[in-house]
Amino acid sequence: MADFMTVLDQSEWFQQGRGPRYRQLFQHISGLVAAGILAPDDQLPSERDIAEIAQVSRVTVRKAIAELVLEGLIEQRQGAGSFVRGGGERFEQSLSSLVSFTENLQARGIVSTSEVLLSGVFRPAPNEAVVLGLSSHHQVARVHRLRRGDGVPMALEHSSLPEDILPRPDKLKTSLYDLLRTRGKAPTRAIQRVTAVNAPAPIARHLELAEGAAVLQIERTAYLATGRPIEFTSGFYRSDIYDFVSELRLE
Ligand code: 16G
Repeated sequence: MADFMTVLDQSEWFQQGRGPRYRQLFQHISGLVAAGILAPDDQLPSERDIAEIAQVSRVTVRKAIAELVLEGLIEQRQGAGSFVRGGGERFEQSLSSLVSFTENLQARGIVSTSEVLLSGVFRPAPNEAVVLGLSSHHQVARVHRLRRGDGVPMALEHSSLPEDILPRPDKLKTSLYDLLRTRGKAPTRAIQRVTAVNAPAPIARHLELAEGAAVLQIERTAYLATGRPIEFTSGFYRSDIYDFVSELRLE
């Protein structure tokens, strides 16, 4: 554990004319994490203690900590204080093979669970109708799920499928792709779009992140071998856990 009296002493991090104090304190603590001087799961002193050691106001400390939380370097645990984040491994997911969330975690010996937040059959929204090739007399099955790995929230996925592909979305308890496989309707190809976004409050809450934290939004459209689109999933993945990796080959 770092000697906070030394590493947070103002002489270690503050230089006149190099920007606001909270920013310099934030940069200094980020550097301590990057250098491993502060290790995953290390607890930071209380806001009051940091203010005293670093000889700054509590407002300055609060602002620096808020930035560290936003950057995903520090997490605030209810009633316990602030801790260095990243004790868990980063999670690599291939962008070039079509695997399900469950399979991906299983391959790493991680237990996956799904919390269904919404499921039902609806009239398609315009974007669902376009992507899935549905007309207004068709219905769409929707499932919103919070996906956890070993109990840690990792992704929030909103999936839409034509009703004939998933007539009973309420029956989906574990793996969507396993269920589709048993019906002979599993996708064989998919196209994904990856975008970096700042998590809006409701998504951040589910993923246990600060509002505005960086997350990856991935939209997947998956197809049957016949070329029919049968899944449109928009998912938010924690960027502090996930690395999406693609293999590139010379044509
Ligand atoms: C992955 C897919 C998602 C699919 C889900 C099925 C990405 C970015 N997304 O999370 O589109 O619906 O797997 O997983 O990889 P399941 O079979 O475990 O429900």
